[in-house]
Amino acid sequence: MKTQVCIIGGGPSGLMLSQLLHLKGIDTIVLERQSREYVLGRIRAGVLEHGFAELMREAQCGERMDREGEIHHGFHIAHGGRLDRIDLHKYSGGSSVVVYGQTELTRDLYEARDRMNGAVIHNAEDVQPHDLTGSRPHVTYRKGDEVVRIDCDFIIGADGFHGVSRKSIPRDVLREYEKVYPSGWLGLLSRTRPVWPELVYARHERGFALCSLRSQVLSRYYIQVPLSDSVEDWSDEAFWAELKRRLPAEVADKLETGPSIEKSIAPLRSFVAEPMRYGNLFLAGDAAHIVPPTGARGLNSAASDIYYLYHAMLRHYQDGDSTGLDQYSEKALARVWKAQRFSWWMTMLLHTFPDTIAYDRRLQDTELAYLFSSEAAQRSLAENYVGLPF
Ligand code: RFL
Ligand code: PHB
Repeated sequence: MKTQVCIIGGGPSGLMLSQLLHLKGIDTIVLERQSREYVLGRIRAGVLEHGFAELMREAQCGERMDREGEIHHGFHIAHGGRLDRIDLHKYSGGSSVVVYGQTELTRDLYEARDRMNGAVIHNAEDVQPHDLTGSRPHVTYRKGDEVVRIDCDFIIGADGFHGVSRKSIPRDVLREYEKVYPSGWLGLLSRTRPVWPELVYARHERGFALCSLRSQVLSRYYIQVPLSDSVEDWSDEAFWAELKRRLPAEVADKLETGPSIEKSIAPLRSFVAEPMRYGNLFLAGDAAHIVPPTGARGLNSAASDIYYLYHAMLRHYQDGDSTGLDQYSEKALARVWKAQRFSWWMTMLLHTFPDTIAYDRRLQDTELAYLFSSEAAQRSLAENYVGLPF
């Protein structure tokens, strides 16, 4: 087989790039290891920054998001029995975020690819990129007993943190920066009314908690748990009781509980791989960097990678100008590191870890007191949360 751009990974990053390039007449093939049902069964992001929503519209996939997604102009931080609000709209120059689940936007991207007869190959096993620095870049994969080869101009590694793409860059070229936090988030999805109209991030000495939502009938809650815990350790009843303990009374009293539809634990990790380009291989999204979910930056960092890559590919194919491709890694990493900084800051502000000492707690108290006494500090938080410009 032959294509211009072979994309490894059919998550939001890979599908979005495929769709954008297709609309400009550039041919792609997407190789996804899992089935579509599996990909759509993963419950992940819920908050999209303005720039991501714009990209969905440019990809002609924004219609349902604009109809069903909720625009949020602010969110809350619960701390020390108080519930303070960050006014995103006021402090970000009129911007906002869209509450729309990753599951739904992935479904929209798959539907768009189907509508345009896009090639998305599921259950592709043993995917392997080859000849990254040579003149014949290609990707092989196995389907049953058959090994298939795809020749291409470029290979995009959009295969998430555990993918094969990053691992195919030689060890002496790749630099990895990592910080692992000694906790995870246990998430629960339930068909209940959201407890609060906007998101509530809660700092509590028993651990962090987050009240989020997918719609007015679907809620998503998280509690910080030790890394040693597993989902089986937490009955729904135990989850609701612990969540309530970590919320201020005015919120806890309104909490509607119900059976879980999904429960899963996500570890908290910060990670960046540099460079994001090696020969004809370009990394994008979680394949190159991940953040703890506290600042809702993960998917949104992927969006800027895709934006830069899309425009660089257009210049290459339309004008024969490869400057954008040559600058991709440096440009993408500059924004990636800002999202890393913000996610780290919000994580350290709101979590109590086993190694958090009394001094750290007093600094957290002070940081929160400063935040809500300073318009400049709230502006800084707001501009990062709605997303720095691409
Ligand atoms: P994905 O979604 O991991 O997709 C990669 C795809 O590649 C496939 N794959 C392979 N395919 C072929 N061959 C191989 N060898 C392969 N290896 C892997 C995988 O099956 C998969 O389908 O990466 P992508 O597309 O870069 O998207 C990144 C986002 O998924 C991620 O950043 C966000 O979910 C992070 N995140 C959040 N981000 C936000 O911006 N806002 C949020 O509110 C938010 N909340 C979250 C989150 C992540 C969470 N978890 C579970 C880590 C909440 C949570 C709990
Ligand atoms: C979510 O709804 O899943 C969500 C929202 C905000 C975050 C992280 C996750 O910061």
